[in-house]
Amino acid sequence: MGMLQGKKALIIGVASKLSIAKGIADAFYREGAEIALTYQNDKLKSRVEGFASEYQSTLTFPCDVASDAEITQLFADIGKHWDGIDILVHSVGFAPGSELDGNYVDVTTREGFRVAHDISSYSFVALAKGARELMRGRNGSLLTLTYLGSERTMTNYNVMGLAKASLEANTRYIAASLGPEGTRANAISAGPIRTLAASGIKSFRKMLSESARQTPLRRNITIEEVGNAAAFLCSDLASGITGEILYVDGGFNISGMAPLDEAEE
Ligand code: NAD
Ligand code: 0WE
Repeated sequence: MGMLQGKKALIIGVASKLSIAKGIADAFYREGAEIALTYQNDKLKSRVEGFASEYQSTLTFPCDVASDAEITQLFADIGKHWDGIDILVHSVGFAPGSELDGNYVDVTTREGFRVAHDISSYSFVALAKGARELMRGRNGSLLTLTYLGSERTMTNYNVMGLAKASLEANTRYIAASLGPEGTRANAISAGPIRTLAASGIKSFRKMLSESARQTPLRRNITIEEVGNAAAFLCSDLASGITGEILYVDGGFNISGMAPLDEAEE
């Protein structure tokens, strides 16, 4: 039996077959979960419907997380199909492109800061609020995706680093808030992966190869590996884990001084 057999999972953030949320949905489906997906806008609707059909699902809903009305409508619509939700995955992050290219103090603006924190952090508690009654008393699980740029400076990650720091604190506060009703909240801190969100980033290829070189496993991680960790965290096997950040990064975050070059190995 799959480790998510019979669980109902709402996954937010599938935009392409490369999306981390796609790796998570694949793993959840393999482990026996029922899947519902959302799409940010009409441009993504038919693609996301196609992904849902891979999971034998017709449950797809629009949701731009910048909109309270769309979040409210989402849970009203889900309530018409499901008696509850066991798992909610938040795999959404955004800052205006101009914030992610250049010296932090030079490029950071009030509006860019606001948007980054609204879309990348506030939306997690907004969704937790919206899903609360559907998740209550089911030993449900909330999951979000973060990045080490929350704790260490990473060139060009800039205001997204602050938004991820906020998202991680958000995870802990949601865990404390919803723990008494049986709902857990955790985050996965993933290593860099080439996705749509990453394709807009200058020199991302160089970053990927340098990151692999400095990682204990000497390679980058995959969306399948994030999916497997997500399946664990959202399963009853992780019933004692909440408010936690789990690193799925090949060990990059524990590394001090990496080898200077391959000759030193
Ligand atoms: P992606 O582009 O495939 O996914 C980002 C998703 O965010 C898309 O589905 C997009 O539609 C959604 N989104 C953006 N603004 C939205 C809005 N206003 N309303 C609703 N949805 C919105 O890229 P990804 O790399 O899979 O990103 C998923 C998450 O993983 C993000 O939180 C990202 O920060 C995090 N992450 C990514 C990496 C990486 O290297 N790719 C590493 C660690 C963490
Ligand atoms: O969280 C992310 C990416 C988030 C992201 C990406 C974009 C590109 C397009 C947020 N907003 C936008 N806005 C756009 O207009 N990652 C963890 C991937 C990522 O992004 C980086 C990284 C890594 C890793 C940016 C700079 C340096 C490293």
